[in-house]
Amino acid sequence: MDDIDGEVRKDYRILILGNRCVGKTCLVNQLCYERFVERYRPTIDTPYKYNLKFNNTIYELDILDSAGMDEYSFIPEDFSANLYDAFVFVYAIDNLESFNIVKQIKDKLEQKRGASLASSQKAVILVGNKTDLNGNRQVTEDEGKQIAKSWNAQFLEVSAKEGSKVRGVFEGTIKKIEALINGTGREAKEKKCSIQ
Ligand SMILES: Nc1nc2c(ncn2[C@@H]2O[C@H](COP(=O)(O)OP(=O)(O)O)[C@@H](O)[C@H]2O)c(=O)[nH]1
Ligand SMILES: [Mg+2]
Repeated sequence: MDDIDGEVRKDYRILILGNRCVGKTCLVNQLCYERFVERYRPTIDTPYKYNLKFNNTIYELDILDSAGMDEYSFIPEDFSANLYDAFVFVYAIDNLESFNIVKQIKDKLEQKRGASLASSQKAVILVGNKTDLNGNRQVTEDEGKQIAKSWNAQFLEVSAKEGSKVRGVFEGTIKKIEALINGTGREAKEKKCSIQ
């Protein structure tokens, strides 16, 4: 954090995870460029920088838009969760498989680390994308909410196509990071430790 001439700046690192084709790249593009691309172009891991201004603060976000994973993907050997402040897991509400895969990705990631994201004060956000395809919905909002609750994660449903709630994903991510930094989560962790 920097405070020059009364201007508060903070930088956070966010990793976007999920199955291919759920709209990860579209979400990030809506935030950064306010545009939506209909055509699907598979992406490699792509870093973005975006300054999000809210709460009288400039949040310098480093966002890594991952290539996407499936049930056969492995977490790379050199992967370090410590690099990130927040993990945004994305599925598409019209694709049940993508919902199951997001759970598998989180499990694999935690197995690899040998610790849950929640217990190490990482902000976790679950996003159900493509709400404009509500007519083809395969995952109910309640199912999303329940998993998010069990993860101690923030939950949102959005449409990267319509764009209106996309900023809310990243504002919610920042709020979750700061809630953990400000002690809400830390207190919970200390309580857990004292039981052992
Ligand atoms: N209808 C609809 N299509 C979307 C939405 N978000 C992404 N898509 C489409 O889904 C496909 C995959 O999007 P992309 O962002 O590349 O997915 P990624 O592989 O998860 O990065 C593209 O054809 C997008 O146009 C959405 O909110 N609604
Ligand atoms: Mg992509």
